[in-house]
Amino acid sequence: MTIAVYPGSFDPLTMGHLNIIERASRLFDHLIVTVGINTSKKALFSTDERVDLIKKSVSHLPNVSVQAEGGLTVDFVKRVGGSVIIRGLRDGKDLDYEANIANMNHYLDESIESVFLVTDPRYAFISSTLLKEVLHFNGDVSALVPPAVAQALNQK
Ligand code: COD
Repeated sequence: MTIAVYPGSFDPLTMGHLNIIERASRLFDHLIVTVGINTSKKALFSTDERVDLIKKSVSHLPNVSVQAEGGLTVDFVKRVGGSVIIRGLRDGKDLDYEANIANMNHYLDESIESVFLVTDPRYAFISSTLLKEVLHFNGDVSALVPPAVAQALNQK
């Protein structure tokens, strides 16, 4: 049984993230989505809110679970008996950034491999950071996020 972990800030979850989750869930026996702490980002939703929104958005995927994780991703993967970290790639900039993280994670634990899924072109331009910028000026991003997230954004 292969367990994979998809860590991210997910602030908020977008259709790009959800597409990666759906595809990874078909590749592995179990996928755990973890809401982690990115020390360089300022959060819009609390960790609990993000976990709740992801749970609502993946309820159609029986082999996916969601939880918060405050420590190192590799320690979490080891703790749950996992062996794979999933990450998404939108462009060359993501590749540079993700390659460094993957190498650091590999340095921390050689037994854990990072697997990258290339974004569906429909979602390549979506980032949580850009969404928050558009929202700040009252732009409509509801089609770029799952329905539960769109509803929560309306209430913010
Ligand atoms: N299409 C496809 N993939 C996408 C899209 C999209 N539209 N948008 C984002 N993604 C991908 C990103 O490339 C990334 O792989 C993943 O989805 C999550 O993205 P974010 O932006 O929500 O999450 P990040 O990158 O801010 O998450 C950072 C973590 C919290 C995972 C990271 O800081 C972390 O692991 N923290 C714990 C400490 C640790 O272990 N650090 C690693 C050692 S350096």
